[in-house]
Amino acid sequence: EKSLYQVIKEDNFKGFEIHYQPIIDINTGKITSAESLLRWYSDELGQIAPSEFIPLAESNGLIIPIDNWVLKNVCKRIKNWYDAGISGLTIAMNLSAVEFNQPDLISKILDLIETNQLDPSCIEIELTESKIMEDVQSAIHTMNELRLLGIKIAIDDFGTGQSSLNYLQNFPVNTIKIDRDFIHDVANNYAKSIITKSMIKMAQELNLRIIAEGVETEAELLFLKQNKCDAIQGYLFSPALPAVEFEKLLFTKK
Ligand code: G
Ligand code: G
Ligand code: MN
Ligand code: NA
Repeated sequence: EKSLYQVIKEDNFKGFEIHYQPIIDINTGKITSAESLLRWYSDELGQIAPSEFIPLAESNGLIIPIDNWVLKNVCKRIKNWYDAGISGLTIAMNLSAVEFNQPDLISKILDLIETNQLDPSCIEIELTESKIMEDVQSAIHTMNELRLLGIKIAIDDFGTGQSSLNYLQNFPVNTIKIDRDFIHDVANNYAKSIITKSMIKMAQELNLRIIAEGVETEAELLFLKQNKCDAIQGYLFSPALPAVEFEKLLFTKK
């Protein structure tokens, strides 16, 4: 069977596809943005979850070509959407800390923006705090450079790491994404409801956009509406979809 290495280096990412999960404005019910999520379908092994191959790729360095491939293809897709009259959407990408720390990250992104003539504010980079925290000074530096270009930064899985609050104090972020563990059953769980409310309040006072991840039920949605969360993402609305399916949803729900 083909290794991940062969698929990337020899087969030009055969079986890799980028899906898009809509993010919905809680007040208007409309799609305002989407998160790109990588999918890999191997001929021999079938569907392989990113949670299986991303950690492996992070430890053997293959994450760099993978994240570069995602960056390139998402930017191309945004350009195609512009050409089709779809604009004003922000597309979020997950970048591994390994990729985030590459010295040529900024020049690569700048190049993609220029090649595809993109509005940089359409791009959001999602980072999880754990690995970024290993070199705080350099992370802040890179974030500032991205912000200067107009690119947005989101903290993913917020609340699960060891230094979430520290992040907010020191890092120039635009968005925080409440981890789905807090959202699951939030309306019925006292501790989760208090913590989630506090995160929303904090985001509001710091002028940050706050997104709830993993929204699966109407009760969760209602709770988030009542507590003035900005946006939601989750199976209640839609899973991540192939680009063509995502476009169809845009035309019905935008
Ligand atoms: O969609 P799913 O739940 O299977 O994604 C699992 C995890 O894989 C996500 O939380 C995300 O952190 C990671 N992931 C998905 N797509 C990408 C990607 O393009 N690059 C990186 N580095 N991680 C990704
Ligand atoms: O990047 P991050 O770690 O936040 O990845 C988001 C992951 O959550 C993706 O793998 C996506 O498929 C998954 N996901 C998205 N919506 C839901 C949901 O409503 N419930 C659950 N359990 N997972 C979700
Ligand atoms: Mn994410
Ligand atoms: Na998350």
